[in-house]
Amino acid sequence: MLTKLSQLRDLLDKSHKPKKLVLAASEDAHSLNAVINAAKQNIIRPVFVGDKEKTFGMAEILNLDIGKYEFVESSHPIDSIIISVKMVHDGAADVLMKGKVGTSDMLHAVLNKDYGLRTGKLLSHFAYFEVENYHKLIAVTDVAMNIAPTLTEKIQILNNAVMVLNSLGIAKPKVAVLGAIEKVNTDMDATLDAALLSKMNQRDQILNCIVDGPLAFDNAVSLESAKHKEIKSDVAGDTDLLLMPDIEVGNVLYKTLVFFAKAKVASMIVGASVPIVLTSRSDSEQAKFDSIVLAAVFAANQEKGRITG
Ligand code: COD
Repeated sequence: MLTKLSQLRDLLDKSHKPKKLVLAASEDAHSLNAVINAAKQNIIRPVFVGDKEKTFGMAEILNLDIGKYEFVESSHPIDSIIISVKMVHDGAADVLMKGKVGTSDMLHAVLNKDYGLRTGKLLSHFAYFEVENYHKLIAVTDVAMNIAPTLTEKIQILNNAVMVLNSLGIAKPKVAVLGAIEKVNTDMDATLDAALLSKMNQRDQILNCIVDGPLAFDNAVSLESAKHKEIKSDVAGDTDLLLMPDIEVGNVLYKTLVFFAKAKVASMIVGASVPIVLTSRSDSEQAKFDSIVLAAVFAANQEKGRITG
């Protein structure tokens, strides 16, 4: 059972060949620190794309030896994104990471029909949290990409996240589909979708996980709360994955966990041809580092064919 994000590092084979990570718009201090730290630990091999003067200036202030790594000069962040995405598209890099650019600009380039990283699957955001008062790591999806997913999109978001958890060794993750309440209310769409997803799981239309919902947040993460409400559930209190009704709820939960609960987080976009590290600018250097490790583990498993779905 994974209880700490630091355990992710151990999932990389000792003999692994570090994947090449391209940092788009490298003029970002936290990202530079995290990427070089990961390079020093042989987790990835970096290539930086960005404003050379700003990036090298920052590296000097941070006392980072960036000179020994590959650098592609680009004077505008949008150009940096396009160059970086094309590098991945052309097979010259294995992991993409967002530096000092907007999330939406980055996602538009990733979704570009000509040079983007689409695979025909829905792309979605996967966040993995280490919360002090929960007994294991807990995943949350989708807090950053799909704005108001339909039921069909929720199935794909759920499958993407389950694929990640399976690849991390969790054979049958327990999935709580969240609503405001744990009973179906025909006026609350999230509860209807949750009930349908649970039934689809029971009928083997959603595989490799145990889905229950609707569950309110308290029942999902606390067995005591579930018992108090006399809820019978194989998931309640032992959830591996929280499926969010929409981006607003997901994003607020993400930031609440980080800012109020001081949770640690690693995150990435999945469903594209490679994992994409897309931490927000307010995320800590530690979050960026842990996200790089998560993406490196996922990319390594992808290569070994350990990823199904
Ligand atoms: N996966 C695969 N293809 C997609 C996805 C997806 N998740 N989303 C859109 N597409 C494809 C569509 O099929 C279409 O072909 C093309 O991309 C454009 O689709 P639109 O017009 O629906 O989408 P856009 O271009 O307006 O926006 C896509 C974004 C991902 C940019 C948009 O959904 C978005 O802004 N998401 C929120 C990002 C954000 O601000 N996150 C910050 C939270 S911290």
